[in-house]
Amino acid sequence: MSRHQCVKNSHVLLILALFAVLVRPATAGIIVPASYTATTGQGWAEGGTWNYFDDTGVQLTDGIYGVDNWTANLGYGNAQEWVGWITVNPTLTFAFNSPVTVNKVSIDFARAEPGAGIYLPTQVTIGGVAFALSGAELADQTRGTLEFVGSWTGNSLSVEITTRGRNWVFVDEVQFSAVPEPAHWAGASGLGLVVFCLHRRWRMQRNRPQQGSR
Ligand SMILES: [Ca+2]
Ligand SMILES: [Ca+2]
Repeated sequence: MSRHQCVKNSHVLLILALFAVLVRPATAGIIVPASYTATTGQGWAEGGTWNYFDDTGVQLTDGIYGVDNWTANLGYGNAQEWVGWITVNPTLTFAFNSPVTVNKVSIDFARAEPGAGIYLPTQVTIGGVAFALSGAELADQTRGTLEFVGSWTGNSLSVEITTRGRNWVFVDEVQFSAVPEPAHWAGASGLGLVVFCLHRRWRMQRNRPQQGSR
């Protein structure tokens, strides 16, 4: 590549790289499922204080979270934000509008062991890939998001949750992240070439014979 071509290409790529960075939306990488099906939440019938149903049919993907005190009434009733199971190992199957590649599944759980008997699961199986949990990933009496990293491609993705013995498992949100967008990598490689060309330009200037010295 000639010096002229290098400088010219570096200018074009610098503009493309900056554009790629600027046009990336704040939510890039997050994939919202079109719909999902889930094992029906449980409650009174299984000895719960309240019913821990999916009250709206979209509670697991609505962006609304419970708080550390799982019993809290945030305006819609005690523990309304949670979906809970105790006598079944629930399966959640998420559907996407088109084939996607998911590389991270984030599941928000509650842990409240004494009295309430809400434990983290022993295992989460995502698209056939099993993740074992110790049960101590979250501090007791808190809620928090656990991240499961892998690579799953398709129109749908299943999440199977195995309860810890005969104890409740509580989930309020499931989120999916995609691999970085191609524009991101194009931008990164463009910036790399810009750096290469600028370094080459600096080296050529440094090696140029000096004039006027006596
Ligand atoms: Ca939610
Ligand atoms: Ca609920």
